Amino acid sequence: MKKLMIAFTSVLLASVLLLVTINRLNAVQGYSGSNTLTVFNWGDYIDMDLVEQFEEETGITVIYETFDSNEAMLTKIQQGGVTYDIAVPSEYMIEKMVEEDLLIPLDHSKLPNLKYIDERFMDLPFDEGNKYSVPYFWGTVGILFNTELLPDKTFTSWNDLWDPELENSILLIDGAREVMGMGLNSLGYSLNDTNPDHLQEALDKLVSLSPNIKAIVGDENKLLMANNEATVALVWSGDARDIMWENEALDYVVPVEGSNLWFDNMVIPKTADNVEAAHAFINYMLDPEIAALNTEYVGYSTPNEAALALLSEELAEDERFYPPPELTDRLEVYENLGKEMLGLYNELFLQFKMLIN
Ligand code: SPD
Repeated sequence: MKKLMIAFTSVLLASVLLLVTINRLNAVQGYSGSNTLTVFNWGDYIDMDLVEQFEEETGITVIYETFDSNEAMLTKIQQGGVTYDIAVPSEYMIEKMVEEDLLIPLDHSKLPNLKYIDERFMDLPFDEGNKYSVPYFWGTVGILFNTELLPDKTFTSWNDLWDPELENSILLIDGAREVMGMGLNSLGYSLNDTNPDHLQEALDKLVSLSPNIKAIVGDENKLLMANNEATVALVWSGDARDIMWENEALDYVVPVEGSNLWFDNMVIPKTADNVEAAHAFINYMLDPEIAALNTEYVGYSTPNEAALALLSEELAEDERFYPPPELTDRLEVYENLGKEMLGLYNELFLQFKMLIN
């Protein structure tokens, strides 16, 4: 009997230990059991109340992790240590992930709300037929500037940033494509230029801008611009929208030489453990009311036509954030330039960063 009791106690202890370990894995490493969903998204890019509502409605627990660049996201997915069920890469990265066989094809029959997406954002060259991805937000890259602290300055060209009066004033996005792209565009080159001499020229031009750079930052740009601690910033349009709600002295412009038109889409990576829940989450985010609330919260531009109709005119008709086709037609979408070329962009950006930070 005593032996039986010892055996029983050991089994009980082992089970408790196993449960504790699973719970810890759940909380700490993003381990995904069948009723959890691990979402990997950009920082400051969702209304967490909507995530909570999804949890309440479905009983699915969402583990939420953030990244601050496409490249950082890719590395984590390639490492495969976490069972990410959803990720939100940009267009050129989606193309690369498809190429590297990192994505699961979507089951459109489980995404009835896909019908609310504006045709303009469907079937784009980086994912024909939306086989792997569905639109989340879109936007441009441009200059955010403080009209009260810089009353005599106009910003129409990238080259306006090289004004000596802007010493120690400018914040840059911590992104290789964005910063190298600004250098390339300011010289009249394409954002997808693959000529190493042009890239070196772009770096040299950026180096000549370094006295004007205050910092290269992530989402901190919002606080710094909102609190008048910096006067100019290279930003994604949605961040501009969000910061301008905080500080009415700010304005946003897309320079005349051109800039980047980008698309962030939801995908299901091969790391997924709960493909069913991933489809449910994507479909939930595509619901017009949910997408409208999310748009009002984050400030980015929604590709969801039905959601757009629910937004205030002031937001939906602001051409700085919903630019008409005449403007978007002269912008460039990043292409997947291949491993070697993307490596060169990153290396040159790193050289620039080391000079600044
Ligand atoms: N804070 C949210 C940032 C999302 C930016 N995505 C834009 C990517 C453009 N390549």
